[in-house]
Amino acid sequence: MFELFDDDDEKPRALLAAVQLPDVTDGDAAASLAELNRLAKTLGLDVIGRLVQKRQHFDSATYLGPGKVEELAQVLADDLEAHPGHPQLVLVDHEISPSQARELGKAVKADVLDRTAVILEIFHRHARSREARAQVEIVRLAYMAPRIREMNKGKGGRQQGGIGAKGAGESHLELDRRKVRDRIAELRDELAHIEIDRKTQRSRRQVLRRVALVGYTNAGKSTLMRALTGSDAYVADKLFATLDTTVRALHPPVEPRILVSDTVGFIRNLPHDLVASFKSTLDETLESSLLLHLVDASDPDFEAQMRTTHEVLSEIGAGETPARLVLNKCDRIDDPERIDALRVAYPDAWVISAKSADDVAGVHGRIVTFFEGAREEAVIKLRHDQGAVRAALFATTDVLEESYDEDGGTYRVVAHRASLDRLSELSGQNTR
Ligand SMILES: Nc1nc2c(ncn2[C@@H]2O[C@H](COP(=O)(O)OP(=O)(O)OP(=O)(O)O)[C@@H](O)[C@H]2O)c(=O)[nH]1
Ligand SMILES: [Mg+2]
Repeated sequence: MFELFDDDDEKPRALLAAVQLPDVTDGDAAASLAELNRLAKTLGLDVIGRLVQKRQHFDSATYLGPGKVEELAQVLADDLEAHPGHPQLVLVDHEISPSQARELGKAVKADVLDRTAVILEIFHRHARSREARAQVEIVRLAYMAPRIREMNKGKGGRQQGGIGAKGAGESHLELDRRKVRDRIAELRDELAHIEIDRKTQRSRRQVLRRVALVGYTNAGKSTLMRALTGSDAYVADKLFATLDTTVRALHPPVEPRILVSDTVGFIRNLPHDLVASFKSTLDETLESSLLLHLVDASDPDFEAQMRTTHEVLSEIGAGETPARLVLNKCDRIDDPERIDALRVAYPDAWVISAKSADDVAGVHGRIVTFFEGAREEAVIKLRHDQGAVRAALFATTDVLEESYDEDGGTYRVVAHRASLDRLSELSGQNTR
């Protein structure tokens, strides 16, 4: 949606703007704006400033009130004087209507992108697989169609700064309703085919034991994925680095295999259509028997991020799947008292750093334990006359090895502690 320049000096210069409504606390407003800042950086923009206006409601015409619009226009004009020829953008921290974006853009003489547009642009750039690309493009087309019409209405000869060069195609400006509709239908068709392939793959995997890494964007999911599976998952200090679900076997391997999947991250105000469009990808998550909910515990805003993740998980129907909270990036928390406080506040959480080999080994062990239900190995000897115990042994354990001599049989088994205790009672020998 907008062109980026390799030459740093020509990075588009972006100003962040937000209206803070009465029911939003200062902390939440600041966290949301800080996140918009990171989204902008992920897009490679040069953020030159921010502006927050406390207001009862969004201005129906220009989102910000008239006074602030004037102030913004002045800041941008001054900036343009200092950096002549640089494209300028205003990023708005809410989703606004096409006409609000057009009116605000006209008033400040810069292109306006709302939060949804920024997120969609990142998804667009980071999408790699055919499936992710099609999913993102459908949402982008639906989002952009009414805005392109507004932009054309409001352009009035103004030079388009950054928008309109790259993206879903150079034909943006001629896109009409019918073309958009046809293209969306085509993409949906393509997705339907991909979905069939995916179902076949999935049914092959059904019997396997699955764990999914879920959580807020940048929590460290791909980092843990790499460490747990020895895979080369893409790790980056960017938002939405991962868009495709990848699935790999836990390493070092266990029998039967346990598969780990890395998934797209979440963010507050994630555009609803985007969640819906990623539903099929996220179905991988739904099919897991265990979710590891990763949290960047070093982020002051992590509790709000946890809430967002819970909301999205419920939205996609994964609210009831067994989950473990994993408080990650603890190596970045200097104050040991804060770690203690985290352990008190979240007594069931696994407190780790995905960068520590020991911690990763711990996570590996706990995953295996989850699936094994804390099963243990034991060796049990039975006399020939203990046929009933032998039957119980075969019914309640997995027998790994058996051998016989004149006294009876020796069985190496794996089973839950309770089963082993019961066999101890029956056979009169200690299995601990
Ligand atoms: N210090 C520290 N950095 C970490 C840790 N885990 C991840 N990181 C860093 O955090 C950044 C994001 O990590 P990723 O693994 O890409 O995060 P993600 O959750 O996959 O992010 P998305 O794919 O964007 O949703 C990278 O720069 C990682 O190197 C950790 O335990 N400690
Ligand atoms: Mg990732």
